[in-house]
Amino acid sequence: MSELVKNFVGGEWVAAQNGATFETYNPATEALLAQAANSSAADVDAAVKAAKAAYNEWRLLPAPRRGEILFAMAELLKARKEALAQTMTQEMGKVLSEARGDIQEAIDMAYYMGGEGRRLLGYTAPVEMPEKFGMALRDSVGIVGLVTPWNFPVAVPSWKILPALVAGNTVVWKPSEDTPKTAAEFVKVFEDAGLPKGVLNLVHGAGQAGDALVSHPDVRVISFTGSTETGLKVYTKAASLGKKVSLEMGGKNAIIVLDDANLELAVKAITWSAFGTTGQRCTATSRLIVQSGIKERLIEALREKVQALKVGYGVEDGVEVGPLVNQKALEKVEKYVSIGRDEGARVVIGGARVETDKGYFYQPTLFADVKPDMRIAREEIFGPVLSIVEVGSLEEAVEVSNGVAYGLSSSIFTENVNAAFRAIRDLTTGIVYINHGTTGAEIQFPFGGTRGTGNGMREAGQTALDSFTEWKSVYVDYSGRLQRAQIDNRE
Ligand code: UN1
Repeated sequence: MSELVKNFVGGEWVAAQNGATFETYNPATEALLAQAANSSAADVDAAVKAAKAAYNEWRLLPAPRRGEILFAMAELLKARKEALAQTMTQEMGKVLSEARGDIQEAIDMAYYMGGEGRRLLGYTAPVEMPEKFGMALRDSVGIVGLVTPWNFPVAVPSWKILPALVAGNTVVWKPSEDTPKTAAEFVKVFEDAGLPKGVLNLVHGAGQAGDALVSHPDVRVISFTGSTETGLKVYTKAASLGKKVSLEMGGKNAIIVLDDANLELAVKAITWSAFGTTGQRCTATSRLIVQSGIKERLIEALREKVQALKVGYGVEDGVEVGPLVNQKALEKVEKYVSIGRDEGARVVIGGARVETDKGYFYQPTLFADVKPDMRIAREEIFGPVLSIVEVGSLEEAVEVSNGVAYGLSSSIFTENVNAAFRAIRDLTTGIVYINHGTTGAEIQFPFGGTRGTGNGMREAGQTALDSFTEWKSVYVDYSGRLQRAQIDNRE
């Protein structure tokens, strides 16, 4: 009998009420790692009840004290970074150095949001009466439900859990069914840092648990990161129940390379952004939009660089690209490569599975001769596949970059400051990079996208607080008389 990864409800580690489990595997070796609680609506309900019971005490704990618990959690996470990175690589496949980076994002976010414990800034403004005072405050919302993906199994949850907690909410979190072990180890850090019982609750499971959380009447906010297909279902369901929803979904991010670009720099950045995390980032570069004059040289340099990438098990030294997360993801990549071939694009390198006995490995793949209307240039593949589109000018490049259903991240390589600023002005994504790949967003700035990537909300930075707080406007009249503002003075 392998290890059982339990739910965390009201400060206790518990199995699913009906004893159900599911399995979690290592995508590089296909070895069984553990069983995890397969939660039903009853488990979600118990978690929500625990969050509800803990809410009043947590919201009344002064925010600086809440922030101190986040600082303690950050220190502990630093101490456990290496062990947690090992678990992450084993469970979802990203190479160890990237797993460390994933955890570092959570450490950074814990310090940042810990600091919010002494800010959570509201504002005052002048009011119309002589003896009256007005202010706007951020208030907690109540119980928040979080649904998160496997590709950043610590960073992305931290972007949601930490702002939610510092603002005084209590949380029920359902992580991806591909990463229950990593999620449980992450929650243990909060437990050991002294977070009171019931403030953060964890329910493992798949669609059934997610549905129960999104539909639960006591959960007022849903924050979701994951596929567009699931995200839109979450949005529809939650909206019909009047909930506040924050969505972060797909991407089809492009790097533009103009003729005057620093070629060597562009090649390094493209390779990292397209094939880091095996292309499984919502910020990954999946399109390269290149100006005609530099195209041949760029493709040749990229081919060489991509050919040299070492694919393998992410815990081994020197491995740069790990496996896809599971069999289904591998099959999706295979399907899109065959679609690309059928559409008439040309495989420059890659285009097949890596020959191994075990594991979901696919060769880093470059497609040239891609037209903007091909499916491989429009649909999210979420794997190590880069589609190269040729353009004649900056204007055309921007039009192609903007011309997809998603709007998360974009980038341009040029040495011309005028071209760079025009691109900043005209690119319509939530994140824009100049002379840097499309990945690597830092936690102190808003993170999220336009069009089909999201619903107008942003994570990270100060904007993260918008999802997890309500504004409360307060008027204090200290005149002892009935004073009426102009708008209310109708006699
Ligand atoms: C994601 O892929 O869901 O900007 C998040 C980046 C990382 C986070 C990506 N900091 O690439």
